[in-house]
Amino acid sequence: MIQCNRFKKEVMKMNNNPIQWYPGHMQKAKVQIQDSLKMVDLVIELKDARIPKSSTNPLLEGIIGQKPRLIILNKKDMADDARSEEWLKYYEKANTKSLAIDSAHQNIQGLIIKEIKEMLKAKLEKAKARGIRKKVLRVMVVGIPNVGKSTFINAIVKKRVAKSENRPGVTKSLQWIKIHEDVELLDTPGVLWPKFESRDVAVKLALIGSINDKVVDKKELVFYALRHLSAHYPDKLKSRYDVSANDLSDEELVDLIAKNMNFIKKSGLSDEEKTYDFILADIRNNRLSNVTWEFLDEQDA
Ligand SMILES: Nc1nc2c(ncn2[C@@H]2O[C@H](COP(=O)(O)OP(=O)(O)OP(=O)(O)O)[C@@H](O)[C@H]2O)c(=O)[nH]1
Ligand SMILES: [Mg+2]
Repeated sequence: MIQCNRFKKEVMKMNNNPIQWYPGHMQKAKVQIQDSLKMVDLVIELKDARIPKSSTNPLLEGIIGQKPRLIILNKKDMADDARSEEWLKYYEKANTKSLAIDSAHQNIQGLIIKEIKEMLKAKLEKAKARGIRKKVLRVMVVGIPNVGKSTFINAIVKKRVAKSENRPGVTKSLQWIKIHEDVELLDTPGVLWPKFESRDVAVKLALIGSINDKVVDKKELVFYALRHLSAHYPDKLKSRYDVSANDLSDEELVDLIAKNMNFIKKSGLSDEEKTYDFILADIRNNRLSNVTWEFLDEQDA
């Protein structure tokens, strides 16, 4: 059991670039994941469909190594379907099995059990040939905080066996859960990595709520989001806030949104803080609906 007070031991050095931080419990979780990997047949890696690349933990890459892997683009209901398709094609090209899923609403039980058995068919046959009739398949579920690992597991067993909430750091210890007569899943705490390779990665993680708002400034997050929305989803800006970003500076755009939403201080000035919070809540609660924050780079496609 990992004893920790969430984010209490957080080390944050807010230099410009790159960002360094690392809550103590994540180091412990990483070591526990590493230890458990020996007894695991398959790793299911959950990524957030809205930021597939930035929600990929490079630390886990090294730990998982050559183990068979299934990639799940989770929260597909919050992402842009066309973009999710592009990402799936990208993983397919790299010979990694991947699926886009909505663990919160979709019935995924049959699909996932079938996929696990198919991916481990050779292993099952080998065990059978050696006279082992009932080989239990062990599958580890890994991913960054708040990506939906516990929700995914609950959806497979159709019961609330793993605690899940909309904030990072809910699962604190490793927990084996039987999902089928001969398949067990290991729920793990979300793990990030100590040094983000760029500010862009940290901003995207903060936008979807995987790291808390202390790590990246709210204003920076909102400016980034508004720029992305005006470049790729101008209709959503128009329908939610009744603004078009044409020729406006970031500050002017926030000011206009504040006025349109009637976030005005007693002094008559726009309430920027309230506007930032409102926009961030919209993003995290999917009120803009189906926005992908990270597109496949042209060189990767
Ligand atoms: N819309 C939507 N919400 C999801 C989906 N999967 C999970 N969620 C929500 O995301 C939040 C986080 O889910 P958890 O299952 O606790 O995430 P976790 O990866 O186990 O988080 P930690 O244990 O903190 O690492 C919860 O509010 C879930 O309801 C999904 O596919 N779609
Ligand atoms: Mg969890």
